[in-house]
Amino acid sequence: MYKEDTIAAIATPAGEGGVGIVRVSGPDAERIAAALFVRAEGKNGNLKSHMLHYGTIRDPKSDKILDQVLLTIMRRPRSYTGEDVVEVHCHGGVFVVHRILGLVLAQGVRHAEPGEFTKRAFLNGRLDLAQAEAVLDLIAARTEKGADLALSQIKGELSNWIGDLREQLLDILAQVEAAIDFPEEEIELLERPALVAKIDALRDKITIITGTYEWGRLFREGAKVCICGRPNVGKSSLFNALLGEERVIVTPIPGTTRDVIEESINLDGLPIVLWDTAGIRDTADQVEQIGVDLSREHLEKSEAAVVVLDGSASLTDEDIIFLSSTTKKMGLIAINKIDLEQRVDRDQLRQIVGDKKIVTVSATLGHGLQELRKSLRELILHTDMEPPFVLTNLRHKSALLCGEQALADAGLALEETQPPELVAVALQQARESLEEVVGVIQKDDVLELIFSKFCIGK
Ligand SMILES: Nc1nc2c(ncn2[C@@H]2O[C@H](COP(=O)(O)OP(=O)(O)O)[C@@H](O)[C@H]2O)c(=O)[nH]1
Ligand SMILES: [Mg+2]
Repeated sequence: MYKEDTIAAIATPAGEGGVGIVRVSGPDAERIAAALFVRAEGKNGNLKSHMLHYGTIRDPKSDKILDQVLLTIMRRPRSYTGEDVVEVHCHGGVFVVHRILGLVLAQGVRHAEPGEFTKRAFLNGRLDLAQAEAVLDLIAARTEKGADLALSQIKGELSNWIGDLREQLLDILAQVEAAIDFPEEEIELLERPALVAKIDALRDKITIITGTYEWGRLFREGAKVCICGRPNVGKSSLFNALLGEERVIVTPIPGTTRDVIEESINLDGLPIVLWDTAGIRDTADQVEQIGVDLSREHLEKSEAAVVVLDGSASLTDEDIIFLSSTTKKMGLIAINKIDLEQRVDRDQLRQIVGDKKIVTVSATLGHGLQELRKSLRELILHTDMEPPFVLTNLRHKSALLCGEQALADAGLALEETQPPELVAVALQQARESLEEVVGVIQKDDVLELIFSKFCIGK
């Protein structure tokens, strides 16, 4: 599958840092260490595996010492790649690290391609494909939750789940194939509904997990939420309250906010890009009109809207027109200023907004904020439950969707009392789709594509 040669690369990011690491993997790794590394204190003998050794890197041609380093050798198979791996931890200047890599390459070692170390880990069975891809996600993660999701996948939660599903599928397949091998035992009419039920149960499990794909994106990139409503209801006050700081100007004068202000908040791990917008109303003021147009644009672009109302006033025509124009938008209603005497007609409001969630808050006193945050999180994630894990990779999602479709085909074939051969073909297709996620099927071009997204040295 791959050339058993030795590869090397700088594993730390370009630029200056405290340490730079040159990583070498392959059958020659130990020979390279012996040729370039001189141990301190004149110790001789074999370098112990999985230990850090202190010494220097010496150019064998000129005998010149390049750097003081820590070197570790991890003998196969207990290494990241499953091959002999040597890592040289040197001082992190750009020049030093490159010189050491140069010395290694001069020993006849090939420079690694992006992701080649992880690809070897996969090919040597150290990681399955889903885990290898999670390494990429972990490197790219921007929030703690994003990193947690990737880490749980490296630990194999997705792989284990696929494994269980595959076992149950093989069970069903065995029953169907028995009917092919022993035609006299044609699948009994009674058995068919039981098989269909089992297949449906598998499909349901897949549906729940494919539904979390959108979560992965939300946790990585954040959800865009627009605070909107007519002027002076307390949008900016609510924005500040959610942020926990006086970020935007609040005044009793309608039309204070002109621009869209953007800040990030974190809803229990879910990153939110929060927009405070100008109050939406008809206006003759040219500058305010630009603000209103911007508000509408951002409302359009957002994933969810928080429509703010002033609880101390009756619904105005402006409120009603705006609420009616946003009935299709995913969002919730925040009745603000509950510290004042309330005048909003709840029945009228309910009629306009349908089953949208209504929460009551006081932005100035900080009341109801916790409930608002919780409701917003549930609204965006469509549930208040945490699924066993979250799908973060589009390739996994498409493979699972194919599997789901194949299971549907198998169920239908059973219901229509089609011959068992046809049912078996669909079930085999479902099995292949599941296996694609963890990489039992190894299509070379798919692998190239996946691993080329990695950085060099990983
Ligand atoms: N009593 C009370 N006043 C509030 C509350 N929230 C905002 N206000 C006041 O309402 C006015 C308009 O607030 P602002 O946040 O600028 O509204 P915006 O135009 O919707 O952004 C200001 O005078 C705020 O102090 C609240 O919860 N209670
Ligand atoms: Mg404002």
